[in-house]
Amino acid sequence: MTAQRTLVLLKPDAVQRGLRGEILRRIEAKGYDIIALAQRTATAEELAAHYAEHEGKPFYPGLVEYMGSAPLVAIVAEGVNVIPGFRSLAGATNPTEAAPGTIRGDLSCEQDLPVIQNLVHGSDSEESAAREIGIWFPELG
Ligand code: DAT
Ligand code: MG
Repeated sequence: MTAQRTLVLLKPDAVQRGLRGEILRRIEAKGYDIIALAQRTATAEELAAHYAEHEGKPFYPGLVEYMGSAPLVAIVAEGVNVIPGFRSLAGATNPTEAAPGTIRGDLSCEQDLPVIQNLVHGSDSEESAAREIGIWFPELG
């Protein structure tokens, strides 16, 4: 098995709630290395590229509005099988269904909003990771 890289986003709700340290702690405690990290407010272009697969879905307008509403933290994490490994740490998309022990299961709950706010993003495949790292950290491409 070889090391992988994945793109993690600490979404605006994670930053606003002061959970950057707690989430970074979980990534590092698991044994993954953080090789790039930048906080900024995402541009419309970055979000359109990042969430291209969801364009046209009912929650898409709310998703890009939320993701661009305040600063987020983009991270590249590295480790053996970090792509599925971080998805396991994050938990299910819906915080109600996310298991206790996961980031979403422990630290977020469902809201009465058109878009689910669930603290973190993690790439879902090697292809997605390469594409997403190219969007947020073109210098690593
Ligand atoms: P994930 O972030 O677990 O990979 P996804 O890629 O399917 O999930 O969706 C991207 C984000 O969009 C997700 O983190 C929260 C939001 N979202 C997904 N499905 C949704 C839905 N049915 N209603 C509202 N928001 C949704
Ligand atoms: Mg996804």
